This record gives sequence, structure tokens and C-alpha cells, in this order.
Amino acid sequence: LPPSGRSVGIIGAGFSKGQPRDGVERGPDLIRAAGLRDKLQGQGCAVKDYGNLAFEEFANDEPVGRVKNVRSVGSANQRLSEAVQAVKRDGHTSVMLGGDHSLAIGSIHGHSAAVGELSVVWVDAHADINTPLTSPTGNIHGQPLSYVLYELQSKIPVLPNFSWIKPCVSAKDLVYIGLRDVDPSEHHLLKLLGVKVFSMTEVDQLGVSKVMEETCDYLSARVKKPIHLSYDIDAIDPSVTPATGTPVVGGLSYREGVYISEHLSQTGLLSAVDLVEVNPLRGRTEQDVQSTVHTAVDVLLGCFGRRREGNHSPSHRVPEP
Ligand code: Z70
Ligand code: MN
Ligand code: MN
Ligand code: MN
Repeated sequence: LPPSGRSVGIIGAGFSKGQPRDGVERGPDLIRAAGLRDKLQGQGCAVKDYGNLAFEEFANDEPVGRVKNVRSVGSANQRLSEAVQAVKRDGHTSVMLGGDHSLAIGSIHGHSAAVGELSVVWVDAHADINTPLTSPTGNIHGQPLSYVLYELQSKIPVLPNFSWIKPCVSAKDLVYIGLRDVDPSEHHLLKLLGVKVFSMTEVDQLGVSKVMEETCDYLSARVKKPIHLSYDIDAIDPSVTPATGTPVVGGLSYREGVYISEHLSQTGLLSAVDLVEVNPLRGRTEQDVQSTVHTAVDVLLGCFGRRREGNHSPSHRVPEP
């Protein structure tokens, strides 16, 4: 093991058909180009990059009911699930670079298939819990949690290329942070299932440190399960991370965004991370894109032991003259 005890397996998942805007498929290469691997190694992590997944194309991927690109999304997530299982079998913490948030289906499924029951921390402006039948848009990136929660299994219709998905997360093991754009049907589901939610209102009321303390207390009240962090970059305020498909005003500051990953890193339970919805084509300027990508990298570095107070390896010695 490296000095920090952390080894990271990176999966590039440049998939965008869970939503309608081009560009989000470029996320993985942009995040890599910002130096993710070197920076992780520089803070003592062992890193293996598994490269970019190749996704199957479907010539006639007609909507099923209102739901768009069902066959493509189902197939892409099945491949991702297998890739995450391989990364976990190899003993790494999985880092999935998206791509849109529909990819959480395969990432969570694969993670759970490899390690069993999970806690899920969902950092997002959106709840992403619409079912195929409640979705106002038909975009699957607004639906991933509905497919993986046990409690919603009976609400999910049969869909092509979705039959491999087995629900694997309990509503009591899910915590949201950063919500501020929730559809009425999603709000109903959150109340019905009694999901723990720290919306931006709770972040304002409690402050981010109390939110994270309560998040970890809540998740560790029973047995301590491996944590799956699913981080949508649109959780952070668009003044900091504007290059994303659906920016929503009133988000997390840079500092709050990084604090969340730093705090989860300290639990020692972080077992898989998704970083999704970075879309360079949605930035108006190069500066917009750079700010978004660098913030995404800093969130990931925080997941793997980086502290803002400074860092040094255990072998560091003060030079003597
Ligand atoms: C809406 C839907 C969503 C991200 C938009 C929006 C969901 N609730 N998620 N942008 N990242 O389409 O279901
Ligand atoms: Mn979102
Ligand atoms: Mn704390
Ligand atoms: Mn999302």
C-alpha cells in the first residue's frame, strides 16, 4: 500500500445520452488533462487508470413511453457496472468520471455487486429520483436512484436493456446534500420513503461541518457500510462550476464542496466515487471551463486525503545542515 493507504482505480465514462446536451462525454479527458493522476500520486495514492469505456451505439433507440435513449443508457450502465466490479476486485477505490448522472445506475450496481450493502451520499442540486413514470423530461439522468432503491422496485416498468439491474440500496442508507431543484413528484417520493435530506436550506441553517457530522452519524448509526459518493458538479454554485448542463443558482461554495469530500475521506469508508456532469460546451468562456474542471479535480483530491492545512508523507524528514 502507498503511504496514505489509498489506491485509486479511474474509469472514464464519457456517456451523454442520459440527457440532451452534447459535451458531457468530454468530462473524463478534461479531468485527466487537469492532472488528476499526477496530483493523486503526489499526495501518496497509487493510481491505476482503466481508460475510457466504449459504449454500444443503437440505431433505433426510440423513446419508451416518455423515457429517452433507454437502450443506450441500459447498455452503457451494464458495461460500467462490470468495470466498477473489476476495479473493486482489484482492491481500489473506484473513481468514475462522467459523463452524465444516469451512469450512477451502473456505478452503484457494480459497487454493490462487489462489496455488498452500501451507504450512498448524493451531492447534487437535483434529487435524480424520478421514476420512468414520474419524469417530466424523460431524461434518465434525472432518474438513476429510482432504479437502484429497493423501495421503488414496484414502480419501475420493464425497459429494454434494463433487466440486468437489481435494486441494491435501501432508502435509509441514502443521504442527499445540496438539493435546491426538486420536482413535486420527487419531493413526494423523498417524504414517502423518509430519505435523509440536507437541502441548501439545511446547509444554510447548520453549516457544512454540522451537515457532514450529521451525515456520518446518520449513516453509521447501524453498521458501517462502505460509502458510495455520487457527486454531481452542479451541486456547487454556477459562479464556481458554470460548465454543466443544468446550472442552478444558490449552490455550495467551493469551500463547502471540497469540505464534503475531505470529511468523507476521513471516515476511511469511501469505497467508490462518481464525478459527473462536467460539460465544457456549457461554459461561455475558457475560464468557465477551467474553473469547473479544477473544482472537480479538487473535490476528487479531497476524497483521497488532501487537506487544505497542508500535507506531508510519514517518511518526511527535516533536512539537517
Ligand atoms: C429533472 C428531471 C437533472 C441534472 C437535471 C432534472 C434532473 N428533475 N439532473 N440536471 N443533473 O429531468 O428529472
Ligand atoms: Mn444535478
Ligand atoms: Mn467533522
Ligand atoms: Mn445529478
